[in-house]
Amino acid sequence: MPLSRAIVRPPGPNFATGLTSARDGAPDFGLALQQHRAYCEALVRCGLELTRLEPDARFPDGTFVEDTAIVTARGAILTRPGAPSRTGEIAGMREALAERFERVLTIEAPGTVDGGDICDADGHFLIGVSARTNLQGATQLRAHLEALGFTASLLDIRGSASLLHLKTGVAFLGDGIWVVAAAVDHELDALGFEGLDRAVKVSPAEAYAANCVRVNDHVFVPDGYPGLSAAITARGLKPLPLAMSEFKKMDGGLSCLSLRF
Ligand code: CIR
Repeated sequence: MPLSRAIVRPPGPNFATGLTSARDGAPDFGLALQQHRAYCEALVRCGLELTRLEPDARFPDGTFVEDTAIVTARGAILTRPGAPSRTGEIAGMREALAERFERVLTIEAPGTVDGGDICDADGHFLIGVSARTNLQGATQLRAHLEALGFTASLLDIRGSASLLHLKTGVAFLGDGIWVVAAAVDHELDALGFEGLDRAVKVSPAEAYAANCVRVNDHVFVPDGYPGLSAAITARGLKPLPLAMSEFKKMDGGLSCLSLRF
């Protein structure tokens, strides 16, 4: 089913005070806003109608909306983000989801889940157990997904220091096409999913680009990673490069800037 809607939240003026492990310097707020605008325009061009939430100064990481929910055609699940500074982000998202979904399930303490750890592969959900998503949260989420009629498996990525979230290193583009960074190659192979032997392997030099997103006929890819764009084109898909430098400085990738359904 094609995607028709997305929820986004532009960065606020204190965006630079959010969490980050990157050492690329502070993001430029004006440029971040410009990049976010271009991202939103790309979603609209791909046929999506946008719900734009207001920035909230209490939550400088609030632009990374993906971490606060998992949205599916059968219902939504409000997460409980693993970073204490981000837990409060879910209040605003709860309201936004209640307007659009009949069914909104929740992750309860002591469980924590960041949406960036969840990779939907055509109704089978990979749940990364990470520094942000704990085992209790992952187990609650699997039960919720099963209640909605999906299947799920857990994947422990706590040994991969370079991965903030599972989707930092893995993307599923539909049509059986996986994109996999070297950091998760081995763990994923152990799960034995169909198509993994044909996955697009992302070189360590382009690791950031592994967080790419299929949006209907296009694949959003970060600008400046020609190897990945070429590999995506070779699979018959259309890459749509987007400037992401200011979000990268805050450990954010393309998928975390929207919830798509
Ligand atoms: C954080 O550390 O929570 C934010 N600065 C970045 C979150 C990125 N989210 C994602 O990849 N899903």
